[in-house]
Amino acid sequence: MKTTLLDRQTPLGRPAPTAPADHLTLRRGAARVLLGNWTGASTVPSRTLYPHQWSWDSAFIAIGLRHLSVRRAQQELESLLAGQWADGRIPHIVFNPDVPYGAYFPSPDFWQSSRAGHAAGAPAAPETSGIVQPPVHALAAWLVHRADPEESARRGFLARVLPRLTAWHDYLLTRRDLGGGGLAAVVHPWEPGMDNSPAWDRALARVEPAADTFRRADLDHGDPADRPTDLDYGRYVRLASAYRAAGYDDRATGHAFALEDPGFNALLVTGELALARMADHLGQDGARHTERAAELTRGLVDRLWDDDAGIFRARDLVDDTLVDHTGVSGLLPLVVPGLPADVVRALTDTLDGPRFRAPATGLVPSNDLTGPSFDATRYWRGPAWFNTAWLVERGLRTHGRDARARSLREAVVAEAGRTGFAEYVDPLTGEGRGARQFSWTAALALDLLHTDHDPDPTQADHAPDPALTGPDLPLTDLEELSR
Ligand code: 2M8
Repeated sequence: MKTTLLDRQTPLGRPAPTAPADHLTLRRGAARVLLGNWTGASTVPSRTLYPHQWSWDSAFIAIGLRHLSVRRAQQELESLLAGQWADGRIPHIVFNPDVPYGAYFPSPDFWQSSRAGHAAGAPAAPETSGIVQPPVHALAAWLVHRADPEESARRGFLARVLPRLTAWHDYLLTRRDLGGGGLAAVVHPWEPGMDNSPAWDRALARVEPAADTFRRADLDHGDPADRPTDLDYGRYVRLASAYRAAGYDDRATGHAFALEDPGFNALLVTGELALARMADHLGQDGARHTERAAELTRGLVDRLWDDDAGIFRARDLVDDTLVDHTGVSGLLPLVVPGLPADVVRALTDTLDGPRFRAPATGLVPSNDLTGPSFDATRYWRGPAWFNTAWLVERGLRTHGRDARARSLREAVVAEAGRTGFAEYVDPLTGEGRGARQFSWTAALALDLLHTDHDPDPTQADHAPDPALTGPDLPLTDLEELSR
């Protein structure tokens, strides 16, 4: 008989927290996932559904990997940067040449980066996609550095990655400032990482779907009821083909889909603050990045804050309106330290109000539970995800909401372990959905299992975890990893 989380709720409506005694088992389980998904130079999000390297996944993965091997965490980020384009963009997928084309759609022969993206600066190899994902990388690089500053200095890690990460942010703040208001725009629903969020429905309705000449590989591994629809895919393909036809040149592409997403831009703020720390650490002037973070924070509030709704919303640049949709991306600016106090208060009220209080998980649903588009199982239209919960937890700590952060932390850890590190969770039943042994779920649970949380998100300091070196772990190479 199936037991739902509703059977083991606390009187407050939250699942019972995992007993501390389980934590070592959880850490070992998370480590196994990360080791099992390691390909030799980077980590796949999932062996079945996502057999290449994804951009923001790798940043989250590096944040967890630093507790196992700082060297491997550095390698995760640097292998992603090997796919960076000369115009600064970090592509959302770096393809593994050993994986057959049929294993994932769209594959390298669709994007044709080295040929179609040549003028925009795509590398001759590896093959990559032509779009981007949220900029979590600078924060990840700084946290990886802080995990072992001596090892980082010995390998010249920061000095190598800082110019590349700066070029990445420069790309976003220049070529992608399509609205002229100082924020970065996304030009495809895959770019904010929340593929089929209802936030894109209205903008996508303007896009003529591509004719059905492609074969989706995701349905070989995922339940069609969980995944985006064929109609969504037709539109994703149309937008990506138009970008490719314009040589992935943002000035030449008349982007039919262009929005300023609050989560994407909030992460850019934390990234700029991380670049400032890195530059200062290397004896360079970090002030430029601190100023950019302040400007971005102002832009975020001026352009995307909806005071009546108590949440940030995406701005559709095609008709310059705020999108009438309430989703988890609108809560992510909590990670921004310089947010006005009344905005922080309103956001935390929204987080704890009826729209996001998931009855069975204690995580944060991706979509307003009370809204018409809520769907408990379909990908980014309702399910609760671990990376967004990790970001909200970090945001709560950033603003001194420590008790609330703790309850979210406990929920992440408990749900990750209980669901076998699921890709996402049905917020109404607590059932794990999507892929299992999912890398960022394991990495971020591992991160939150570390107890020494520092209130300043750019100062967190973590050492590799000796508890993970137990003989039953398949870490035959742990010693080699930490050399
Ligand atoms: C999902 O997106 C990919 C396309 O990039 C897909 O659906 O095939 C999203 O959840 C995205 O945020 C994530 O980075 C990616 C890999 O985990 O999967």
